[in-house]
Order: sequence, then structure tokens, then C-alpha cells
Amino acid sequence: MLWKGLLGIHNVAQSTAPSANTYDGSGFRSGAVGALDEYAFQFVAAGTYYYVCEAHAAMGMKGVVIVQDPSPVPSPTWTADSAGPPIAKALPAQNPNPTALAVQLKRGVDKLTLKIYSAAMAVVAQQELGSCGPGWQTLPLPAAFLAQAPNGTYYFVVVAQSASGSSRINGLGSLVILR
Ligand SMILES: [Cu+2]
Repeated sequence: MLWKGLLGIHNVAQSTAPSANTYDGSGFRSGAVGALDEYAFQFVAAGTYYYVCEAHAAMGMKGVVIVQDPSPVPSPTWTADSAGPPIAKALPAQNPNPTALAVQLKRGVDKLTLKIYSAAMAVVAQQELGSCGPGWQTLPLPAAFLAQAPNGTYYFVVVAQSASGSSRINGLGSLVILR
């Protein structure tokens, strides 16, 4: 909080209540009444803070600062998700003409397989990435596909596999080649 003195002599001093006209003796205070330039005070705890100008409190020069806790930041619940699909998101790194996909994994997997389909749903390229940890992974698009694919819209799936043999196809989307 920043108070600026624009005209006259004032100060800022914490008080105990809206009715109080004096410094509470222990709270924040800009100093003695004087030509107040600027006074900054950082509130670090939620609460209701009353303050006065000691010279002019009786005339009503007082105020209140209400500090609230920040909205709780939702914790990422997906880290504890060990049973659901491992792929949270699979997106082209850019569109059109991506050179890679960005794949967000909720947990580590043993193998990721990318399959790219033409608009007619024929497989035109396939690429594997070995074991991957959780978080965002970069899955490069096959160089041959990038070099030879005609302009158009393509569809992809990302298959996540674990050592136990289970596989989940839950990353899919489209990408555009336009040169
Ligand atoms: Cu004042």
C-alpha cells in the first residue's frame, strides 16, 4: 500500500478502530506529522487495518485497509491420478507446419507412439519415442513426413504404453501442412 502526500502536513498511523483518532502505539506509522511525500507499508497478513492522520483524524481523515487472503490456487490433482489416461494433452507445437507435438503426460510411460493419418484416414507416418517422464514432452514429427507430405489437414493419435502392456490412445488432434 502506498500513500502519497499531495498537499499540507499529514501522516499515516495505524489505529485500533474506526472511532479511534490516535496512533495505536505499535502498528505501522509513516512518522511524525509533516510534509508526507510517500509512505509505503506492506501488509503480510489478512485483516482489517484502520489508520488515521494524527493531525486530522478528528476531522475524519482516516481510512481502512482490508487485506484478504489470495484466492486458493487449485492444486494439480492430476499428479495423483494413477489410473486414468496418462496423456493429458497432445497439441501441435504450432499450426500450420508443426515440426513437433507437445504432449503433456500425467505420469511416466514406457513408450509413446505417434501415428499420423491422412484426411482419408490412411496411416501416412509413424514415430516412436521411448520412455518418457511426466510433464510436457516434445514428440518430433517424422522427418520424411515433413519433407514429403502434401498440403492438407492430417490427424494424429498418440498412444501411450506401459510395460504391463496396457496402452491408451487418448491424445489426438489435427495438424495442417501448408507450404
Ligand atoms: Cu492530515
